Amino acid sequence: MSERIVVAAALVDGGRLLAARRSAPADLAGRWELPGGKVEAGESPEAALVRELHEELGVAAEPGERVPGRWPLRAPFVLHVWTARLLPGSAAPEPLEDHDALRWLAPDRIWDVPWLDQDVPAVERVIAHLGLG
Ligand code: DCM
Repeated sequence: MSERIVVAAALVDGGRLLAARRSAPADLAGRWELPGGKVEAGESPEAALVRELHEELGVAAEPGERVPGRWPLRAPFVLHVWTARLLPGSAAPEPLEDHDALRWLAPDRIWDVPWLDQDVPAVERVIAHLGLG
């Protein structure tokens, strides 16, 4: 089966990173992730990121650049991460679907939440890439 990309956002505002707590499915519920979702057929990763952040968090966001790396999820999915920022005038993020809590994490708080196992190496790369912490 060919690989399918899940894009997730390193959404940073005022030097803090947004983390989202999953409410579903049951095996992922309660763990924290970089918000995002599956890239649909014919969709660019950047467009998917903007769409997912709007659907899941109600925000207007702008993708920045890809954070180097790729992290395997349950086959055939592979996680890619992009930096992102809220556009001026965007609503504040709210957990509209898939999540039941959000936190803006200052660099010294990033490891306070139990990230999904597969997101841990991606978050480490985000911290290095953005020079957080
Ligand atoms: N996923 C993940 N880490 C992320 C974002 C998503 O492991 N930062 C996984 C959870 C789902 C799949 O990717 O199995 C698709 O995500 P969603 O259900 O949000 O579309």
